[in-house]
Amino acid sequence: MALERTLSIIKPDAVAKNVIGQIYARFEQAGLKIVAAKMKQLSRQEAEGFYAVHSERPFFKALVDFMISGPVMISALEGENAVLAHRDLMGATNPKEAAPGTIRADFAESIDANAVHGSDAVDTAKVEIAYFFAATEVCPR
Ligand code: RTP
Ligand code: MG
Repeated sequence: MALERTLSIIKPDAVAKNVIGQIYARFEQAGLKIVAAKMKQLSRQEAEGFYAVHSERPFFKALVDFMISGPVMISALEGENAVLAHRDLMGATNPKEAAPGTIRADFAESIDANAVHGSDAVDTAKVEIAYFFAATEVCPR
């Protein structure tokens, strides 16, 4: 087992639904600890930079438009195998395909408005945490 950190974003649809606490409770029940957190209205430039890996994809503009449609809650989570543990809690990208009991099955409306983001690997998690948090804003290990 490996103690990892991962980046979580509670997206504008879930913030608007007022379910930040319910989603945080799922992280806590799964043994993930919040080691950094901030609520933020992303600028277009910030959202484009964050999802730069998708910049050539047909859904890129819709994704960025959605991510700046309201505030997001950004957190770094720590726990055993945190990257995969968090992805398991999130469920499939398309909520119609997400397993029952996952965050996306319970709170997401569509593949665009899908409630949460999670890093997809330990390496990308490091980059994504540093994208939003200065070293002094993250709890020391
Ligand atoms: P995320 O990065 O937000 O955690 O989502 P993910 O890993 O499950 O999915 P990813 O492939 O990284 O895609 C990022 C976001 O782009 C939107 N998307 N739309 N219309 C489409 O085919 C499509 N594919 C992806 C989703 O909102 C997804 O969360
Ligand atoms: Mg992704």
